[in-house]
Amino acid sequence: LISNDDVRRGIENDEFVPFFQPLVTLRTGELAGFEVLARWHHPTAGVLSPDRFIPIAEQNGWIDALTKRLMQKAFEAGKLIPEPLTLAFNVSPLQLHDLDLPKRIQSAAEDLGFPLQRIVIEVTESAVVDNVERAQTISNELKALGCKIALDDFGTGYSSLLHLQSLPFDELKVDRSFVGSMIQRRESRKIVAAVVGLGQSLGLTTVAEGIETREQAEMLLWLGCELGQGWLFGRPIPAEDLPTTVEMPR
Ligand code: G
Ligand code: G
Ligand code: G
Ligand code: NA
Ligand code: MN
Repeated sequence: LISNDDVRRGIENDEFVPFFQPLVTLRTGELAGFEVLARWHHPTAGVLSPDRFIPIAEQNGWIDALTKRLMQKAFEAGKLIPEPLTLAFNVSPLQLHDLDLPKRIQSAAEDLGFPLQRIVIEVTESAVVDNVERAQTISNELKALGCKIALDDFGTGYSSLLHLQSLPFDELKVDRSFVGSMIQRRESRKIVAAVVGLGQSLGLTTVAEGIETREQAEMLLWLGCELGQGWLFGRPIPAEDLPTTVEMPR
């Protein structure tokens, strides 16, 4: 079991690292960018997933420090990620209430020379719920810097449709629970079709998460979904593996 002290020690020892999961353009199969997913190189337990430590970092007020360090490491690795590939970061609900967030992202990106125009900030619906006005202010500042905003895990929270109109989203990420069952279940397929259609009519880039089979990818393409992410295209990888994943320009 992970204790608060474990996480604090992990932060002090700089044990958290970004992993990178590819996003591809479904029509061409070309790499479009990566989502950054936090991992913990725990000294004894191995590599741990975010659900083991993100909630603890949030509860103890350490999420900003953790996110900052992850961004620095990801932007550092971003030197291996050529234009126009993007880097997408997850922010916690709490961070969308922090008016300093845009400035902190800006300084981390500028310090390491990663263009703000190639940054996507992924927010979950719950991030938007309790203080819409402040989330709007922060989102507008991020957009003014050139960053894009994605609504993550769409369809699993509540008031999804309400929140879709509350922030200036650029991207809609269809939750992987729908994608996972869309071949077997007609209802899931209809829901995915409706969400992709909704995204299109709002002028958003649609992204399907959790694509594991070619059949799913083909159906999503046929439904008009633009980008895809999932084990079919690649699992989250450490920065060390980026050079073999990304074709560097000559
Ligand atoms: O520990 P292992 O050999 O599995 O680590 C694989 C890679 O992960 C190493 O090349 C190293 O760069 C990175 N790594 C492992 N542990 C840590 C850590 O505690 N902090 C950081 N920043 N990177 C680590
Ligand atoms: O990598 P994995 O699929 O286990 O991620 C589980 C969840 O953890 C994802 O839904 C993702 O949104 C979240 N997550 C991953 N990295 C981060 C991070 O750096 N910050 C926050 N707030 N959430 C993260
Ligand atoms: O919460 P969020 O959607 O941001 O995080 C994505 C999570 O989904 C990560 O923890 C990642 O490891 C996981 N994931 C990514 N691709 C797949 C996939 O194809 N299938 C499944 N089951 N999980 C995936
Ligand atoms: Na995400
Ligand atoms: Mn997601």
